[in-house]
Amino acid sequence: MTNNWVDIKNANLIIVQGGNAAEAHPVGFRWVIEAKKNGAKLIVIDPRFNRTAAVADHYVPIRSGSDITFLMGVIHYLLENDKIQHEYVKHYTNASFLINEGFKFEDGLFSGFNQEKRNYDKSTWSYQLDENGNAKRDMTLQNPRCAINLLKEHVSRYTPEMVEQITGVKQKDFLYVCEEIAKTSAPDKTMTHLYALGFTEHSTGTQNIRSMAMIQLLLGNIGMPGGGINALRGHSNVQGTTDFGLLPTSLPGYMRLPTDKDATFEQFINAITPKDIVPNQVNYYHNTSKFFVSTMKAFFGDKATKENSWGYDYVPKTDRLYDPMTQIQMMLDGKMHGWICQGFNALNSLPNKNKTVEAMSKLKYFIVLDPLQTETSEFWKNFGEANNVNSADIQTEVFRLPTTCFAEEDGTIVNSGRWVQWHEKACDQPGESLPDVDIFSMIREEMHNLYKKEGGRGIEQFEAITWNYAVPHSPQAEELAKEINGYALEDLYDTNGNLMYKKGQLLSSFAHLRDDGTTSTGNWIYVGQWTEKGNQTANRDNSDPSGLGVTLGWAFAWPANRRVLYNRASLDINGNPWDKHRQLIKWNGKNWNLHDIADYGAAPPNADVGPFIMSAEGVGRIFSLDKVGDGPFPEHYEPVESPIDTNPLHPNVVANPTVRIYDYDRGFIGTNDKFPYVCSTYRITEHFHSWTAQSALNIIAQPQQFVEIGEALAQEKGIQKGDMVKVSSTRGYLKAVAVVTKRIKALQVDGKTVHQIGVPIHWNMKALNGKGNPGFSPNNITPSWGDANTQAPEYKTFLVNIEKVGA
Ligand SMILES: Nc1nc2c(c(=O)[nH]1)N[C@H]1C(S)=C(S)[C@@H](COP(=O)(O)OP(=O)(O)OC[C@H]3O[C@@H](n4cnc5c(=O)[nH]c(N)nc54)[C@H](O)[C@@H]3O)O[C@H]1N2
Ligand SMILES: Nc1nc2c(c(=O)[nH]1)N[C@H]1C(S)=C(S)[C@@H](COP(=O)(O)OP(=O)(O)OC[C@H]3O[C@@H](n4cnc5c(=O)[nH]c(N)nc54)[C@H](O)[C@@H]3O)O[C@H]1N2
Ligand SMILES: [Mo]
Repeated sequence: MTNNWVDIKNANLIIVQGGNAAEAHPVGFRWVIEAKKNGAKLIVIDPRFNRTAAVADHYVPIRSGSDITFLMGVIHYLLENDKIQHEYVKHYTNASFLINEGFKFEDGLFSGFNQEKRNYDKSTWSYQLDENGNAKRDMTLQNPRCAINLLKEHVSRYTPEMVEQITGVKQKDFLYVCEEIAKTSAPDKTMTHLYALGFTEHSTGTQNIRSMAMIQLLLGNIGMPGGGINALRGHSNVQGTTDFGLLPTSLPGYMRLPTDKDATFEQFINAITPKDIVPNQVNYYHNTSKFFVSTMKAFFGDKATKENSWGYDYVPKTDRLYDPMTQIQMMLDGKMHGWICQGFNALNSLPNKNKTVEAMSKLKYFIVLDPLQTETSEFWKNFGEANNVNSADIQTEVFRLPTTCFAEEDGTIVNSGRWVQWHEKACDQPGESLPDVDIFSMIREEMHNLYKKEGGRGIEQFEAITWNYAVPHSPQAEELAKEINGYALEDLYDTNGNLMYKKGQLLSSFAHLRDDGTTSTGNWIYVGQWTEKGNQTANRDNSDPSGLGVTLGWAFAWPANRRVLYNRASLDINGNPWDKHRQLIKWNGKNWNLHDIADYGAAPPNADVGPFIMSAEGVGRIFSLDKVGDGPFPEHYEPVESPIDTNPLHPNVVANPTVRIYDYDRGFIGTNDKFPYVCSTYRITEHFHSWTAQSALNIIAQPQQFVEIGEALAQEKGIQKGDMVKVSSTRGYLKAVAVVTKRIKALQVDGKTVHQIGVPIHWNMKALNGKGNPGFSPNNITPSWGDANTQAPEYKTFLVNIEKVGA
């Protein structure tokens, strides 16, 4: 979230599009209700009339997979009707920047498309530069190459008629939403946007989010209380895992891992440090080398020296993506032989389950760390109908290592609002289970002993890792939290020669990190979580002096305890608030802190220094340059499996040309003659993924796999509520009870009636009451292709057939 949960109460308008917060985030959703009590309107845009829609002021049904069209239509409306926040757009976005003359968009493709590789040469997705290498701007916004004018041209195709044709949303409905959104272009009105997987799990997922972020920039809603673009995260600590770079190609704090191309430390730092492109901007990522070197000092301690480029050679270099979908493909291709699955019920959660089983069956060994006995830990079993698994053929050696769960450990959990919150252990773990950290520490100890005895490749790297815990096989949460925060490794002085830290003291700010080996941090954005004043994540003072939900004394919010990101943009260029009733920060002669911690330097008001200090330009981007792989502007592409077979905007380019897909999966693309219905998978409050299908109380509340279908489709197919139905795709099928509902309506899309079907994801093969799901998994039917940038599978939009079967 750019903002945070409590801040939602400050909004004038809440759009929930691409998520079902009342269902999947019922606790945080209370802030939406608070906002409503304050007079806010709630609009829900979703294929289903869901539990969030049930408390909305206005609900708009939309065809799954068509949000970009809707949102580009909104931008078209805002620009046509002059409903943007002009001062904000001019000064705080790249609207005025002149775009490379070579950039164009034609017949569904941006300039630079490589047909063979299905990717883009992005060199034209850039600014025009002057002779000094600075980006050219036209503050009058007249130049046709201004980003805003190219955007105007780009969205001109997204008329209300086109929106209706592609999305199925009636023009009247669409225009109502446009009008409500447009009201928040007033400097003192804000809209917040809440989303989750309804946006991300598409072949155009990243661009869905970009679309809304662009709207928020045009309306001047980023940085404002009650504004922002707010991802409601999934598992309770998924925010934490992302912050720590749990993707195999990331490092903590949103730094990437070097690749084979980054031969030296200098080359790598150069590649990840953005150049100045507009004079006098903060360009905070200037400091990247300080973050990286300090991380190396945490990883390798004294073994990271200036002479060995801070241990750069110890860091693994990646040669390709290693997301789970790639891993599955590599197993299938016989290129990956061992797999460690930690807290991951892969068999249930990855798409195209039959592919997952086939891939896992080729593993030589498989290690699973989980408190539960999951389907994944028994992937070699034939769970019944719809599974073509022959256990006798599977030779994989499986090791099951039982772990604790969060309630059996001290530690922190990070919520969607970036709050790092300490929690205490509630009870001891049962049986032989151990904390994950202990298990890995014991594996490390064992490897250490083996290396000592036998030597071997990688020993230098391995032995370089710092391991300064009181009990080496059981590091404590306090020790880890302090290590993550980071230390002064020498006495540190400021530029005036005053002592800031004694050697060994905990750092209080990432602004104090250095790239000369005198500081360490395990994650630069977490510096400040545990200082000489103690554990900041355990702070529990909820006083809120501004009344805006800014509780600086409650937990620690990264970065720097800031509650609203980009908050300098809530003031105009002279430092006056756009809304004087909702003021977060203010110049006080020394810095900009008021109620919140300012997202800006400590320089006095200067109209030339942009508020978006993390971008080299100092502004937010309505033209995303080369940062997003499938285009600097979002464009509507049909889902890979489309119910209409064409793209009304450009019939020659139907689906996302850069969609992430393996050749293997191309064989599984279904067509709408055999699979005419749009299917989406989703959650219900009563269950959490498939863990709770193993728990009696939850299975009593929601006993059995069901599918939701609209009344018109039910009638067409002769299905009554309670009938057993079979839902199938090219990947497989599942059987479930039919729920016939008014909550899903057929839509008219491109002159065709499109029916949508909903499949909740919670009952899998080990569901408690057997009847739950005899071998069926919702991921029997889902596809293994996905977003070009994030690799998120297209779980939310694919084609199926449905038919009635005997009970
Ligand atoms: N009770 C409970 N809560 C949970 C979870 C759980 O299992 N149980 N899981 C957690 C996890 S890991 C996550 S990631 C979050 C997910 O949180 P959400 O994303 O909110 O949950 P979903 O139910 O997957 O999907 C949300 C909505 O997206 C809609 N949708 C589908 N396709 C589209 C589309 O193309 N456009 C639009 N506008 N909407 C679409 C669906 O109809 C559905 O209402 O929930 C978390 N919270
Ligand atoms: N069709 C379809 N598929 C989906 C989705 C969808 O919307 N539709 N959503 C996707 C999303 S958003 C997500 S997040 C994934 C979820 O995919 P998974 O993360 O595989 O889902 P969970 O079932 O939550 O599995 C987590 C496992 O961690 C274990 N666990 C809990 N605590 C601990 C611990 O402290 N240590 C260890 N080692 N293990 C622990 C649990 O027992 C559980 O088995 O599913 C994805 N799959
Ligand atoms: Mo998730």
